[in-house]
Amino acid sequence: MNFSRDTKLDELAARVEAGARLSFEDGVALFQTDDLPALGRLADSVRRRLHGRVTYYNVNRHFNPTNVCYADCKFCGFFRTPREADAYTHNIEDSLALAGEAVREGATELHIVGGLNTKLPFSYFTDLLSSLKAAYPQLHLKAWTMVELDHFARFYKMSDEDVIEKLKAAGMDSCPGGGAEIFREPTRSLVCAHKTDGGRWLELSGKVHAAGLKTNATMLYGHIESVEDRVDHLVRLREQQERSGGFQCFIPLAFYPPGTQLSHLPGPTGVDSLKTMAVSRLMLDNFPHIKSYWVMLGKRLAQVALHYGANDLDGTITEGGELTESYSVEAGGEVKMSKQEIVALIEDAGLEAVERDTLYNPVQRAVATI
Ligand code: V47
Repeated sequence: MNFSRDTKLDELAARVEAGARLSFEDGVALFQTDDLPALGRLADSVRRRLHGRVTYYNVNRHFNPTNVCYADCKFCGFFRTPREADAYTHNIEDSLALAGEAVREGATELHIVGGLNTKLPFSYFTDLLSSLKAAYPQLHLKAWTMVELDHFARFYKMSDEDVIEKLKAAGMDSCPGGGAEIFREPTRSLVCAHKTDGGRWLELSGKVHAAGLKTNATMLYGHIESVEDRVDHLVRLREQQERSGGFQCFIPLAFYPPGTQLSHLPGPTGVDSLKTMAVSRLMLDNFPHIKSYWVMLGKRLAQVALHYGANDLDGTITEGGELTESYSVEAGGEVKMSKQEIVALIEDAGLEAVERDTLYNPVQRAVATI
């Protein structure tokens, strides 16, 4: 088939159509094509085979109980040291108030991540979850990344299994995909030397899956990493998914430099972001969902990415979140997107908007809440 003006892409397209798995070298070749529309069409063909025109969105809220963190990641503009004037840790009362507001606005999910804060006892985290669950049993608590679980196990001297079971018993329903960054060394150590390494991030995902919970996975791109680093990351995620099977969704996160120790870097271009979305869809053949995260991509590019392999536009409520203030400019000067606006973006792309819960079940609402 003469699929594109890139013969290598034609060859890969034939393999994708036949259902073959792409190799590391294939992934690098996909990134090297300059035929962006053909790459997009190929990723879109896989997305349509899996989901047709259905495009998911959810109504959620991000909540960061503390911004105190010792990890000192070069790409992060969020963390504070304990002595800084704007360092904070929310108490349970404030956390319940925020969750209550989210529930009244129709949120089905609270996305909870924070810093690695050594001033808190482990009971702070379990009490937070159990109080939220008692007050709002209908709210799905997507809480703590593999980096936080690793910190809990090491700092509080508990086994991984014990950490996961205690958090699960307290109300943790699933885990978000943050902290994956770029697995491959030496890049990982150059941008986040004090953080859980790639192998351990993957190992903990497997343990959470073994405990019966779903998780997500991310990749931070557009900083100092190479194309080979990105493809290695995708291959390692795909291998972990073969082993443990609990990843629901992959989210490529476009690096936003302002306010970080890498603020001299330009961040990814629009073309690079669309290529990354498409290659992710093509390489991660065992991941059901690929998310276009508008907070990082901006609303317009996030909408276009729905034709480059993404089948999920996240999310409607992000105010109060970790990255929303610093990303608001990139995201079009806004930190919130209404349900009407997100549905309109999806429909304008010629796709069908379906509200989902965290586990990708369609949400039926008797009365529109937002
Ligand atoms: O782990 C940090 C990234 C992640 C920057 O699971 C940055 O559904 C861009 O993981 N520029 C946290 N990105 C966010 C995250 C996430 C977001 C949405 C949905 C889900 C999900 C997960 O944000 C961090 C890091 O990779 N990040 N700093 C930055 N300057």
